[in-house]
Amino acid sequence: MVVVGLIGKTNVGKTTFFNAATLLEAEISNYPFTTKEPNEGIAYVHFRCVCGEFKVKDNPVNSACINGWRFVPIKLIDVPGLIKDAWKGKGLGNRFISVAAMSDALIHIVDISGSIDDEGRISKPGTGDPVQDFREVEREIVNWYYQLLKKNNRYIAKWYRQTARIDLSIYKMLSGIKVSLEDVRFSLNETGLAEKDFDSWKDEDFKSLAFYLRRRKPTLIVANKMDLPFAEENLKRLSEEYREYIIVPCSAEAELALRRAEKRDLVEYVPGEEMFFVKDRSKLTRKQIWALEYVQERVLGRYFRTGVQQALDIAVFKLLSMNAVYPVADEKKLTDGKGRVLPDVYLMPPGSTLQDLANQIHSEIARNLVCGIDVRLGVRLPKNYRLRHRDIVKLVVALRKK
Ligand SMILES: Nc1nc2c(ncn2[C@@H]2O[C@H](COP(=O)(O)OP(=O)(O)OP(=O)(O)O)[C@@H](O)[C@H]2O)c(=O)[nH]1
Ligand SMILES: [Mg+2]
Repeated sequence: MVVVGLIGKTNVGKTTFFNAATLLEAEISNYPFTTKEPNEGIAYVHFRCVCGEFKVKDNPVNSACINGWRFVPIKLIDVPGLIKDAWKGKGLGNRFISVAAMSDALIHIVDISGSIDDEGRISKPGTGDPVQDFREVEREIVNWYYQLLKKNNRYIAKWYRQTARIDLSIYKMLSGIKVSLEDVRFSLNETGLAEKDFDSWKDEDFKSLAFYLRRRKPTLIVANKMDLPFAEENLKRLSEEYREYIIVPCSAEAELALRRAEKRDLVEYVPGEEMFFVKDRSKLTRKQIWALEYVQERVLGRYFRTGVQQALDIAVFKLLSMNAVYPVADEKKLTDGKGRVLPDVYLMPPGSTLQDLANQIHSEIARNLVCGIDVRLGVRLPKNYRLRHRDIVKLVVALRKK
């Protein structure tokens, strides 16, 4: 399953984002360092389901279809907030950078209203500086990679002596934390260290390698608390400073309010949509009316969305370029073996083939795969066909001899 990690300073709204996305009741409060263990939950990414195109009523099994939108599960991890010098073991951060490093993509959340002071406490909007917060957390992560390389310096040197291959030696040390050989090679080339004898590496060399390794982890910025004052100005500054990032304006609290209201049947709301409808205004308390009006006025009215669903979708479909693929058994009826229409969707990394899809579904299917059929075009697809987003494919399997 695709894993997305939420990182950021304390009190920026990571747990609120996590709760909204998973609707789990994790602890929320405005004391610094509320979250002491990483939370894991299931969130969903969504895209236009093909049921509309084929005008069929589907029977989703491993995913959900709401108003023609297909929601596919991913794993979301909420880690405790990082503070400065976390990599030295201060605060709670250190232990969790490694958890974050294991994610496929990271969502770095900042409090764009600047309502967190230096100690991580909630204060008046405009007090803190989200640009600096972002920079500090990023520096922590780079430092963590740097420490890791330095600490394992001797192992790398030993493997390097044995193999004379610096890329493989570093990869061997980092492969446990989702760093690929390609990441290592890219970083070595960018820093010019590919050509440098490992025994003569200086501190700066380890630092610049750490910097590039960090850059290789797909990351987007969520500018949270857009409903508060100072958010607009800070967002502008952050966007100018960090042009190389996708930044999603967000109000996690607004999304949480909408999803909770939806769960209680007070409103109609599909995550990611630009509006909600109050079902029966007479059933709402004064406080609920106020909260929904606040969401409409401060969030949807200005930015169209709360940003939570959008951030997840961007992480999975844009940063990771995942392709959602529907396998079916019957290419005419679009059903599986049990007659269910478009039951499953698989998120496949870019470059995945039909064979990779078969491997994910079942070892038996993987072993006996002959070819595939593209349902839209009706043509045969070879096993090494590279899957595309929203492909519907029939996997043709050789019958086993009895
Ligand atoms: N106005 C506003 N407040 C928010 C928003 N999102 C979160 N908050 C508030 O910010 C405070 C901190 O939120 P949390 O979700 O606990 O923050 P966190 O990043 O998980 O904090 P740690 O677990 O300590 O790292 C809470 O009081 C939330 O209600 C938002 O979009 N708008
Ligand atoms: Mg938290």
